[in-house]
Amino acid sequence: MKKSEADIKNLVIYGGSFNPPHLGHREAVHTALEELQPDLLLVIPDCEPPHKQMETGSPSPEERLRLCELNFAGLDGVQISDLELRRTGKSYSYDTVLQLQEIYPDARLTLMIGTDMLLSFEEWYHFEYLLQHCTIAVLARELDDEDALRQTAEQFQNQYGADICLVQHTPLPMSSTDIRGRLRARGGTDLLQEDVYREIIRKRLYGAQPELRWLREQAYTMISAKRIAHVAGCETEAVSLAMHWGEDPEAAAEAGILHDITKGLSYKEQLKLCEKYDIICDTDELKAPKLLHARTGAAMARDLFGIPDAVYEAIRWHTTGKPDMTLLEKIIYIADYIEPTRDFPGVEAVRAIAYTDLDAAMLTGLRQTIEEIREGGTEPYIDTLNACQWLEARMNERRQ
Ligand code: DGI
Ligand code: FE
Ligand code: FE
Repeated sequence: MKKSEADIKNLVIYGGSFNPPHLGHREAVHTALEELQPDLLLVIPDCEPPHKQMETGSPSPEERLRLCELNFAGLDGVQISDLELRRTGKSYSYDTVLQLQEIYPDARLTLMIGTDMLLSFEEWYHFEYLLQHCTIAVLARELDDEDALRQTAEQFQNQYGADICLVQHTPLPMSSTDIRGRLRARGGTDLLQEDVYREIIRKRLYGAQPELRWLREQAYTMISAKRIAHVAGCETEAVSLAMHWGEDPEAAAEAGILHDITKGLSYKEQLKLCEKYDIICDTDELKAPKLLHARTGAAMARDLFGIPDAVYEAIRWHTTGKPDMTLLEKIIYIADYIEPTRDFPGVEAVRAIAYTDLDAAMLTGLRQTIEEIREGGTEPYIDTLNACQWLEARMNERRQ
């Protein structure tokens, strides 16, 4: 049950940049809830940290707030506050404390801070006021600096009448800076709350690149068991084609993993996605539902996993092909065609030349597909025909 403001007697404040918020922050809050038994614990992401520069390219304050909501979700007695985000200029705890004293006139305020923060506390704006009016809960990092810590605490107690308590807390051996580095290097899942990681990848905050193992897990829950083998094969084939032809193997892996995520959806569900993602289909596409999954798959992969444009395009064109394809687009088209679990008639012809002449492999694949579709009594889609014609012209030029 939500307590009214007047019921809050013991209010703990946990401020910081939370850039990004991680499992260590969550653990600290968990400890504080147990040790300090507050009526309310407010997590307050700062707008402009007073003591350091926020790294350029950091997510907006609103995005950090959203990440905090995800990071601290499900913890009873915890609220995320946008108090500092609504103020302009540097985010001084002093201003925050004054505001909170007005909102919660009956509350004793406790500031949660790290060890290093206590040691430099005399640099804080109006630190005397803070020491005289708030309890300071220090999350003691390592036991080694306990002496320095106790000394400082004692000094503050004698000099300012401060009320300082130590909360034993073993933090992650990681800072947010380290985590940002990990995110760029396709790591970080073990240090972040699942939903926080998902949101970071979705928006590719911090220049994050998804961990491929995580991406596979996500994709494989979206498709049938039978299709997993095909998708895994397609990824492997795409990576080896990329290495062979000088394309980025990680982009190829992402495209391979995600290329068929909507393949198992019904026609009705495909149409729903077309509407959601503003995909306008022509009548031929509507008549051949198999064509839709390339378009809805690309849109959904971008929405859920923030794929870059090159990967988006490779997924978008993996079924029909099109004229003048990029290297990555061809690689995904061919990988999808020849991956090891494929055994339809004609696959060998493409396999035989995929590593010696990619355009010839494309042309063979397209021609065989066109033939197969015509044998089935329908006319291939215009993009497929155009892709084929374009390559024929190119191959003729090459011969001349
Ligand atoms: O999704 P996959 O099964 O792994 O492979 P895919 O995306 O290449 O889809 C293959 C199916 O799409 C196959 O049944 C043939 C069909 N297809 C490919 N090009 C065309 C096409 N269907 C029509 N109607 N027109 C095309 O141009
Ligand atoms: Fe497909
Ligand atoms: Fe496929």
